[in-house]
Amino acid sequence: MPSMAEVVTLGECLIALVAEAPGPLAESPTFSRHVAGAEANFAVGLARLGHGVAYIGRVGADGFGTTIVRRLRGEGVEVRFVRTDDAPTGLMVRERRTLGPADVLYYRSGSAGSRLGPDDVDQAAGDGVFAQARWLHVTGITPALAETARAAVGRAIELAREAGCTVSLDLNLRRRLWSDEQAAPVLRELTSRVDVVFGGADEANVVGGTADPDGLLALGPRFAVVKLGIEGAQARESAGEPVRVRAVPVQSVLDPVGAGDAFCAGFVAARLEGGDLREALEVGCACGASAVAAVGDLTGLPTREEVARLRSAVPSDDTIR
Ligand code: KDG
Repeated sequence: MPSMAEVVTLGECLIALVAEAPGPLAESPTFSRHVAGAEANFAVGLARLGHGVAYIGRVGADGFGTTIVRRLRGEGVEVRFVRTDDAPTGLMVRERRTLGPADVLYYRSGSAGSRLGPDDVDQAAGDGVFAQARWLHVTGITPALAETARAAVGRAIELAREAGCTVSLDLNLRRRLWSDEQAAPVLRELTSRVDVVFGGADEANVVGGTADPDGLLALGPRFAVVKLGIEGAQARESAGEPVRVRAVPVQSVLDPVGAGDAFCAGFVAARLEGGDLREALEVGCACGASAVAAVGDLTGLPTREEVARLRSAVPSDDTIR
C-alpha cells in the first residue's frame, strides 16, 4: 500500500526519563517516562494538526522501542518505516529546573536509532514515501549521531528534492553530541541544500555568523526562520522583507524542551495549508507556547482547535507589523 503521508521525517526517537520534581539531578529520586526526539516531536505535532506524516527510523527490540512505536502509531504517525534493530533504544535523562537551564544526559551511543542509514531511506523511497509527499523535515541532530545517520539525511534530502518536495532543516545544535567546530561545516552544507532553515539565535550565529536570519539566508535556502522563545520569532524570505511576530504569552513554563519542534510543526502545517510567512510564524509560536505548558517533549503539542483558541486569545495588535 503506498504511503499517503504529506510529510516525511527521519531521525532518532528516544525514551526520555524526566525528573518528576524540579531540582538538581542528584536530588531527583523519581522520573516519568516520555517519548522524545526532535523529529518524533515534529511528527506528532503535525499529526495533531491534522496532517499525514511518515517517520523513518530504528528502535531497539526492547520495551522502550515498543512504547515508541505504539505512541507514534497512536498519534496517527505512519510507522511502516520504523525498523527494529538489535541495538538498544536510546535514552535521555533530564532534570527539571525552575532556575537556569536543566541538565540533559544521553545514553544513546551505538543505539538502535543511531544506526539509521541510507538503506532505510532507500527502502521507504521504494515504497513511494517521497513520491506521495510534499515536504521533508530533517534536523541537525541526526547527522551528529553517526556517519551512517548523516548519510541517511543526505540521501533523504536528495530523494525528496528529486520528488519535488519542499525540504526543511531545524539546526538543533546539540553540544552534548558534537562541538560547534564539528557541527558548523556540516550544518552549513545542509543549510545550502534545503528550502527552509530553522534555528535559535545562537544556532543561527554558529552556522550563519549572525543571530538574525540573514546569515543563514546567505547560505542558500529560500526561507530562514529564527526562533526567539519568549520573544517570538523572526524570518525572512530571500529578497523579501524581514517579518517578526511576538510569542503567545505563557503563564508558567513547565518544560521548555520540545518547543522548537512544536514551532516547526506549526510552521510547516501552516505552509502546507497555503499560509504566508507571517501566518506560519504565528501558528509556530502558538504551537511552541502550547508545548512549554506541559511536561514532556511532545505532551503539550496542540490540536488545530487549540491553536485557533490560543491565537484568538492574542490581541491582533499584539503582532509586530
Ligand atoms: O528538541 C527536543 C529534543 O532535543 C528532544 O526531544 C530530544 O531529540 C532529542 C535530542 O537529541 O536531544
